[in-house]
Amino acid sequence: MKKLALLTLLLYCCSAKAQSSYTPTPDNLAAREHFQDMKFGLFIHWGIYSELGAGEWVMHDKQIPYNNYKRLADFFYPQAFDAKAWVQFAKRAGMKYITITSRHHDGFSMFGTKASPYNVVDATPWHRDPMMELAQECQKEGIELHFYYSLLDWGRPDYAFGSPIVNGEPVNGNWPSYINFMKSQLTELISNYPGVKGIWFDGYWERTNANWHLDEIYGLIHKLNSSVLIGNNHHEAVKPGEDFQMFEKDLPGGNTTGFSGKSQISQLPLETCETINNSWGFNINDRSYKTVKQIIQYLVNAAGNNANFLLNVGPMPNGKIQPEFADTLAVVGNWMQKNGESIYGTRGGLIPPQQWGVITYKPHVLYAHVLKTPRQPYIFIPSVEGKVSKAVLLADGSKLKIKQQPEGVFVYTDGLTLDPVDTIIELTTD
Ligand code: FHN
Repeated sequence: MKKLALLTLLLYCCSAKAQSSYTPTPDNLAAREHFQDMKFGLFIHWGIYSELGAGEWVMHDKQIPYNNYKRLADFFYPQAFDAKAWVQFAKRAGMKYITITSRHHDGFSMFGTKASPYNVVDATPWHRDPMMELAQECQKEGIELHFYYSLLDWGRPDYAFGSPIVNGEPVNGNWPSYINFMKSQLTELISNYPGVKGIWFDGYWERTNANWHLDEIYGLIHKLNSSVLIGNNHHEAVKPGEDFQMFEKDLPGGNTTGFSGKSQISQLPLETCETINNSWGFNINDRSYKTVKQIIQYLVNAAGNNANFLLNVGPMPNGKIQPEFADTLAVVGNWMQKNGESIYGTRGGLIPPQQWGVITYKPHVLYAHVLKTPRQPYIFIPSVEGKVSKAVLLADGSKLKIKQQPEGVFVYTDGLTLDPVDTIIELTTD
């Protein structure tokens, strides 16, 4: 017995060591830089739940028994699905990557997996693999693909949703079987789908007292492809083995949703995700569409806080994206075409957000994004390194009056007609 306890302790120590000794490879570090440069991504929640038009939590919310819910697979036939159209939709909006639900909490795999027959290829009359079609199209079009993957599963007996957790495992389930199942699926997602660059975990928060074997899972992913970026929406501080940190429906540091109370901002690349209306999965009743101004300002604020912006749409069960979303995002795309240089490839967090807006920067260039009318007839940018040799409006190149002092730069905004969405001031330094 004593021997067993010692062995368990030893195994625990070794696995803890394996986690904490994670050193990202040079190609992983390069992938992180590239990730930060992309700035704007499309989040897609799409599954058999879309058929009910009540969001991705419909099974849980409406207490649909699993065996009844499973019938949705029999009618899943998205006749209008076109990977090309989705990728063009993202490109048109100025987005550089797509993160899509390969499997959500309902446990239905939206990819052709050998690990369970409950998947889009084997269990629907459609028999197609939208993740493969999307991966191939993304590769062709230079759009990066990340897979959302739910750790939580409402239906599998080995997960045993609702079971008490004792010693890190659900007493009514078969935890080793569930962990192995996830490992098999993740191996498929990384090995079979071309060009996958990230895994976006979710659902950890459902049982924070379970032993998720993250060391093994993260280790496996990085062993299969060391440059794949791992993020986990556990709503806690980042854990060893993770490559980026996400915030849900809040900018880094914010906590209006109550999700981010325990997630201190890390040194990893940051991402914030938000919905285009109020839903992740298709919701036929949700007409709270965000405006072009709200979306652009969210993106700019995210960039100013050094975070990417991952904006979600929930396509309809026929595979089409609502026209309202396309119309809004086409205007956002036009804005990005004109102003993208102040967003793509920049970094933020140089100074905290100000009353008037935020700053993004690249070597020798600062962009002040004036999102609200300044309280003073000027904006003040502290700690500017180097001498400012040029201060202009990005929109038309017109020169602006400035005063540089050791403590910072004053840019005079009186007399300027401010853009109600974002007035971008470009400062070039020596
Ligand atoms: O429960 C999910 C939800 O359905 C959605 O996927 C979001 C996306 O950030 N994450 C979870 C809630 O934290």
